[in-house]
Formats: sequence, C-alpha cells, structure tokens
Amino acid sequence: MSESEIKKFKLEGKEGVNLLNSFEFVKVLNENNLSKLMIILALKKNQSENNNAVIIFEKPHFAQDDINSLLALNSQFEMDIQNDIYNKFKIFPLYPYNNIQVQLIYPATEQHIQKYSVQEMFFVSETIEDYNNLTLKFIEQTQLNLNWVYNILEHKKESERIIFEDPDPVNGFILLPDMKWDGQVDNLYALVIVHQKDILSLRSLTGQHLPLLENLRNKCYTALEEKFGIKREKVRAYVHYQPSFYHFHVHFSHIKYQSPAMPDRNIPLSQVINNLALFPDYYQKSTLEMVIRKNEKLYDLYKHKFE
Ligand code: M7G
Repeated sequence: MSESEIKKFKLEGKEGVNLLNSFEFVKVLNENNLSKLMIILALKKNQSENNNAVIIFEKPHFAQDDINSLLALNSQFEMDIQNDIYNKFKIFPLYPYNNIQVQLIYPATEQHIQKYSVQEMFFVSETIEDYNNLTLKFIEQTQLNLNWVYNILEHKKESERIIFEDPDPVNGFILLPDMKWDGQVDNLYALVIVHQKDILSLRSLTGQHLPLLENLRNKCYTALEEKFGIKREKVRAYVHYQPSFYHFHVHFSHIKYQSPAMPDRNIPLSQVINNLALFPDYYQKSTLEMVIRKNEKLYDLYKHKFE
C-alpha cells in the first residue's frame, strides 16, 4: 500500500470510528442471512431530540479479484475442523479485504424506521381513483425529504461519482451509483435521476415523456457499457411502484444482482415505454398492483380493501 493510500485509510478509518461511536444500539429492525445484512435502530448519544438513526451493516459479496488476493495472502487463521481431506477454518484478513459496507441514516424519521423494519406485506390494486384520492394524499402528507436528490441534480453532492449526465432540462438526467452499490461490476446498482422536477412517479408519466425515457434508456446502456463493460442484455432497467422517493428515477442493475429491496415493486422500463407508446395515457387509466407494508401510512389508507 502506498503512503498516500495508508494516509487515506487512516483518515477514513478514524472518521468512520468516530461516526459510529456516537451511536448506541437500540434494536434490530431487520436482518437477512442470505445477503449478510443487519439493519439496526440506534440512538445518537447525548442528544435528546431527533436522535434516531437507522444503520445498515452489510458484508460484501466476493469478487474474483478478492479471492485471488485471499489465496495469496498470508492471513491469520483459526482451524475449526480437519478431517481426512476436509478442512474448515477461518481467516482474518486485514485492510482492504475486511470491509463492511455501512449506510447511516441520521436523523432518521419514523418513516425511515418503518421502511427498514420487518413488516407484513400485502398486494393491493390501486385504481386511478384510489391514486387520486388516497395515494396522492399520502405523497403530499408524508413523502420523504428530497434534499439528497436536489443536491445531486445541483452538483452539490456526489458530483465526482456521476457516471453520465445529460444536462437537458426536459430530456436530461444524471446516472450515478446507487448508495446501495458495493462497487462490484456483477452487482451493479445504478440510479438515474431525471432533471424534470414534477414527475412524481410512474403514475405521472404520459406519452409526452417518451423522448425522456428513450433518451435515458439509450444513453445509460451506452454509458454503462463504456464505463464498466456491461452489455445492455445484462442490465435490468426498471422503476419501483410505489417508490420511496417521489422524484422520478430509474434503477439500472446487473442481471446477476439480487436487490434486498422488495422485487415485487419492479416494473421494467421496456414495459413502461411500450405501454406509453401504445396508450399515451396508460398510467392515468390503469389499475396498478402494488405492495404495501403493514406499518406504513399507505396501509391505513388501503386496509379497507382487504379487511
Ligand atoms: P426507490 O425505488 O425510491 O426506493 O429508490 P427504495 O430505497 O425503496 O428502493 C431510491 C434509490 O435511491 C434507492 O435505491 C436508494 O438506495 C437510493 N438512494 C437513496 N439515497 C438517500 C441516496 C443518496 O443519497 N445517494 C445515492 N447515490 N443514492 C441514494
């Protein structure tokens, strides 16, 4: 490791330790042994108000390069079982092979805590009347703050991470790594945020938005291939319905990546484009199926449908 790398590591490490040190554990909100993920509720110490935090700890998936390095490393190890030709042991590699990905949401609102908690889920049909009378009310009253989105669009945050930008105010967008992406090509998880601010979600889309959708689809496929060598037939492009954030965005992920986010919310971008090309007002008329979770506000608005 070069001296500048060591310095960077020390700095990042020090900041990280201090950052997590100021929180204390309250309870586990969710865990997943397949994706090696644990999400906890924590409290900021020495603070009486607005002190909730949601912290997501995730062990990384292996990349082939990591395995090659692990074979070459002379790591500390602890033998567990040795029986004939069968051996099981633990190794304790040091930086940079022992990282844990952490997402810290602080201060976290009640909605963040609900979003990341284990919850019973339900499918529900949303007619256009339901959308206008119930869902829109929910969006107006309780939608999560969009500051992080505007920071990206205004280049105030994450500008160095931008993969591609089309600055056109109508058909333009920013393509950048999603916060959840661990950086491995096979796990690609990228986010496209459009410059237009008044498209809340899939429901707001009409035939007028086809140039935007086609523009972003084509330019993002090209950018992902140029930058990461991922061919378009290996990329899943989709929107979530309902999304968590009501500023229109599209997810681009590697076909091998299995997102811990609820897959039942995925609607392929190709299907959206096709529907709008056939029927420009498709999303102003259709009944859409969506998944809602028991503790979220939408559940209260829709529970009469299955009680
Ligand atoms: P969504 O479909 O609205 O919600 O997607 P979901 O989280 O329920 O899937 C929003 C996406 O934005 C998610 O994949 C988040 O991981 C991602 N995201 C959220 N925040 C706050 C950030 C951020 O600050 N930076 C980046 N790059 N991505 C974020």
